[in-house]
Amino acid sequence: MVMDEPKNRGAAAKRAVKPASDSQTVTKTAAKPSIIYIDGKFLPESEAKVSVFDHGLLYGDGIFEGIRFYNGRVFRLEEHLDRLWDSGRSICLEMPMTRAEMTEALLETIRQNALRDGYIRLVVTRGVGNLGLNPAQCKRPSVIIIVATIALYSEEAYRHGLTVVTCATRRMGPASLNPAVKSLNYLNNVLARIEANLAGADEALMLNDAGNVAECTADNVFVIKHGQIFTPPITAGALRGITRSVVFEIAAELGINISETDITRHDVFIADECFLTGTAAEIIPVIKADGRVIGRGKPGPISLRMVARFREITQESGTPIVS
Ligand code: PXG
Repeated sequence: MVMDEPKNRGAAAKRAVKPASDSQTVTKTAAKPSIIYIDGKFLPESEAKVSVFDHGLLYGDGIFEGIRFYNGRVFRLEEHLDRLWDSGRSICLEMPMTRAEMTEALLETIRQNALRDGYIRLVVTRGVGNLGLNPAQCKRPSVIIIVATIALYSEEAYRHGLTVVTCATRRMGPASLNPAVKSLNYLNNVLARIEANLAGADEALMLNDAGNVAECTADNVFVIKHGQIFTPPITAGALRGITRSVVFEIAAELGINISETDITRHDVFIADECFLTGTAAEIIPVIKADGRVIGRGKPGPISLRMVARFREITQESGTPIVS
């Protein structure tokens, strides 16, 4: 069946792109324009431009990492570089620089921006090609490093927790674009995010093709039941999140049982606690899913211990920006 064009387009389209809460935003420093690294050059943001023939733009052909630095140190840099290199290998994108060169470019971009706390967007595109999608036409990948300040969810959101809704857009299966690849093709997640916005929720819970919980649009999901923590396995379509791996470390340290297991929406509804993890969001409690109140409707004790310990770890570890 061919559907008619929708008649009432304006309002719904506006609602879709407007977030339910504007609480999570990556912002540029207002006073001072940032310095951006592109292929060996440090450029003021007004001059930081890429070609319209870059396949990153034309096809979403490329990979990225979102990294944080705290208190003058880059958090889990080696893990982020491992994942970037793995993403590149998976899509046959050969890095145009060594790991040591990438590390230095990244640290130097932070130094140029004179920040102690912030967010790094590391992007590697397939590079300039022609209008055909064949990447064989692209001579050399481009490396872009953007450093910004980050205003994450408000302190209030951490204290009170988020609401999530299950979205109709499924997380892709491994036979499509494998969700383990952190690629520039995020339209699937963007569509999920639009669904959350339209529903007035803070985040979207994405299911895989089997109907199990995979993750949220840029965060891994954890539930807690009877004092034990559960999270979907990578095979369920969850990204191997770096914050997720820190949660495993903290759980071991605190002597809390944690395991990877398939999780359904039902498991989320009946959980005692639930939280999300991601570089941008860090660790943030969830208190409502599809209208069901989780636990007592406020962040639970294990989630709060996780948040507190995570904050300590971010302040005391990492690769120094100035050695
Ligand atoms: N799932 C997906 C799909 C992600 O993109 C995570 C989970 C969490 O992984 P980490 O390693 O960050 O704990 C991510 C992370 C953005 C942005 O631009 C996205 C991510 C990270 C930072 C910023 O919205 N993705």
